[in-house]
Amino acid sequence: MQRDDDAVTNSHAIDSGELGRARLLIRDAGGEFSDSPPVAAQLAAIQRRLDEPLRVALAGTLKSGKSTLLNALVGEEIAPTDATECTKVVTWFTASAAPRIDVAHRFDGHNVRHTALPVLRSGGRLSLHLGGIPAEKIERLEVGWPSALLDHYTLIDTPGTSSNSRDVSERTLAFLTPERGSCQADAVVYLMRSRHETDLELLRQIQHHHSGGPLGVIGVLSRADETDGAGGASQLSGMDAARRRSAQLRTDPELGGLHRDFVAVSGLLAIRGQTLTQREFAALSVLAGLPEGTLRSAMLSPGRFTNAELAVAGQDRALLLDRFGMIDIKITVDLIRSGARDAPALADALIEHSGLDELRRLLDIRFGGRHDQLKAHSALHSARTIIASQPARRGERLLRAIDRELAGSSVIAELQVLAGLADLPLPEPTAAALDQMLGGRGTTPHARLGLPPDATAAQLWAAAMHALAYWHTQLAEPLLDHSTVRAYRAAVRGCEEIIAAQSAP
Ligand SMILES: Nc1nc2c(ncn2[C@@H]2O[C@H](COP(=O)(O)OP(=O)(O)OP(=O)(O)O)[C@@H](O)[C@H]2O)c(=O)[nH]1
Ligand SMILES: [Mg+2]
Repeated sequence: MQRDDDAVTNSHAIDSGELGRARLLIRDAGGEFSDSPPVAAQLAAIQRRLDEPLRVALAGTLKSGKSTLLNALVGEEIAPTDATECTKVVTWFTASAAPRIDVAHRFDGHNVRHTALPVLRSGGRLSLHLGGIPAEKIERLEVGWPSALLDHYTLIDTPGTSSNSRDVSERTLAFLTPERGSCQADAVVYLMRSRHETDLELLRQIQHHHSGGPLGVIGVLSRADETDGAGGASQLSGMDAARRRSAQLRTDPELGGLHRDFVAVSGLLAIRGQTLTQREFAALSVLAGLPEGTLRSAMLSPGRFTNAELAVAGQDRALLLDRFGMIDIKITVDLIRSGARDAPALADALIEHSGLDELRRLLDIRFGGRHDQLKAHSALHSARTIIASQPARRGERLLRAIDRELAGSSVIAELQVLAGLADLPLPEPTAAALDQMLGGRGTTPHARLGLPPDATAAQLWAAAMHALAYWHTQLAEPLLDHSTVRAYRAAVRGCEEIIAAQSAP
């Protein structure tokens, strides 16, 4: 994952974008503080972080479904979802050629020791233990796993926040919003089960963290399969209700100033779709074939389901209860009855119904498409915090240069405008065009200009010129408020950047 020094040095020559400029600034800072080994070491760590995959933290209140969603994203059950000690520590999931578990723990006041723990599996799940090390001594638990997703994103599972377990909550807050220093994640996926004030408060805290919170934040209305479908005829209507709620959150006026990308997801449906076995499918098919009255009466409670007279073996019922739970058994039965005739078809239907694809798409657009800018932003903020904590005047020149770079970053303006788009008094189709131009539907020039991927350079150039003229006209409107002017300027800048990158036909 981390490149060696040579690779880093070589990449300076070819990388002239945000990442390259951040790298040069931080290298410059390393030189300035070479006589102060602790500061130089911290800057070197930031430099290395620039070459790692994007760090995405999953955060949210206790039992909001973070670990299950992490498993769904990776497609394997590697994050613990039972209430063990492991759910109390921040756990990093990184790419590795072979599975490995490493725990970094303090063995006296300060010194940190790394211990490799055995990789054990049980029932297809990775069983994670802390090797007898108390959770409060653990600096970091790291699971290395071969996974295509982890090649692009390092996923960080954080313990759930709750007013009942303050020490565990504090561990998560210290990670996301440290009192001194910057957030160690480049982007955050925030899970909440409903629109709760505690969640909104934590979201605000993360976003407005004093030393610059992560720029990328996606909200997930989690465990969406559990949403009450308000009398819908089928169990499937719960997910639809959750989707409607996430759409309402996107335009909720009380969320002003917060990132407003919300998507409804059921991590449990998604992971069940990806790990569905033939045996599970066979048992579920028998249930789907039962008369509606028989099934409804058996599904009144887990006890009834276990003891009812059904043509499904007791062991299989226990398996279904453990893996799916009552709600998802009902959803799965509905999906089979709606046409999922074999295990692969049911697996696809579960994943589609779970909302996982929508979340993946949003991750790619918001985070993947802005990888370099998000990395540069968090690295510069971290470097800024370190330099600013040094004796006065020492790093003034560097701080000015970093501030200039941060102020000039178009990605900050873009993401801030996108986050507040719903608050702007814009008519359609202007609001939709602005969303598209600022990368809300994809960050490639083609996506921003609404062109098909095979559009020629000449078409791209012509569309960018046309868009530039359009946004200039909008900007010339009298009596625009400050936020709208900022949004239109960001669009103009987006067009100019595309035009500058193209040569005229
Ligand atoms: N029905 C349903 N249950 C879910 C879903 N996601 C998680 N759960 C269940 O909720 C419980 C908690 O899930 P976790 O994934 O461990 O939640 P968490 O947020 O990581 O929990 P903590 O780390 O302890 O805060 C488990 O029993 C899961 O099976 C979901 O999408 N649907
Ligand atoms: Mg968890």
